[in-house]
Amino acid sequence: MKPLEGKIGLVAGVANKRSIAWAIAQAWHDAGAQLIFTYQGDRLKENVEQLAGTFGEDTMMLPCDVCSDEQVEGVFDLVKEKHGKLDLLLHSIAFAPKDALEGEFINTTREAFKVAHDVSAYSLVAMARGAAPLMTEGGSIVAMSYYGAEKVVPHYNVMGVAKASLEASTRYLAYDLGPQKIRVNCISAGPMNTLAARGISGFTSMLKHYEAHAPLKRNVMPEELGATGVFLAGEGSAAMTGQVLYVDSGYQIMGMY
Ligand code: NAD
Ligand code: 0WE
Repeated sequence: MKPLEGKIGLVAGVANKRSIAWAIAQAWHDAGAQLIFTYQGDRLKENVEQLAGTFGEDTMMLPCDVCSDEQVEGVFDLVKEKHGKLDLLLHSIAFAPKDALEGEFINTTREAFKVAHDVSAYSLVAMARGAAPLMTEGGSIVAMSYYGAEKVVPHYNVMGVAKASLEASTRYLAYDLGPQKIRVNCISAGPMNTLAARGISGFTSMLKHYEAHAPLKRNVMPEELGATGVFLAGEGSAAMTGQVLYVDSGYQIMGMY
């Protein structure tokens, strides 16, 4: 029997085939889970239909802008109607206005700070609140983070502060939901060549930096995030909650580089 056979999972954050959410979705699917997808809006509908459509005609795909309480709540109402329960939730969503990732952190506007935290951190709380009542047999919630949450990465700026909030939210959610056997963990991934990374100036040199300085002397492959996603969804991690797991070729352990 496959490790996630009989599990129902909701995946939020697929934009295209390079998305980390898609890598983890494929791994969850291969492990036997049945998946539901949410996408940000009409702009991404076709992409998600093309990718997730390969999992079968009746794969549920729903628009969900995480800035809208109504849309987030509506998604879980529909999941309840169709499946009656939920076992897994992947949160793979982040956004900060482009300007905020270019200059200095000190110039972050109130609005950019608000948007970054709303989309990238609060949305995990809102989605966990929607998901928890459906996780009647326990569950696993996984969110994506990055090293900029704990150390200064130039230009990551307000996103780093929002990821720190996401990681702290993971711990508080883990405490709240533990009694219901719902676990909440983060994967802190090394830099990945996705839509969210493209257009970040100096991103290519960042990949090179990891190759040169991370203990494993290489970058992370999407399938490796998928495998960690399966681990966090499954029985192997049954006693782990509130954690941040580094899938970063070991970069996070280094002091002098
Ligand atoms: P991506 O662009 O493929 O995914 C980001 C997703 O966020 C997109 O699907 C986008 O539609 C969604 N999103 C943004 N605003 C939204 C909103 N208001 N409502 C709903 N969805 C919204 O890029 P990715 O690299 O796969 O990013 C996924 C996650 O992984 C993010 O949390 C990111 O911070 C994290 N991460 C990325 C890297 C990297 O180097 N790419 C490294 C570590 C962590
Ligand atoms: O979390 C991220 C990026 C998330 C992201 C990306 C964008 C680009 C387009 C959030 N908001 C936006 N807004 C946009 O308008 N990563 C971990 C990838 C990333 O982004 C960086 C990095 C790394 C790594 C930005 C600066 C420095 C390093």
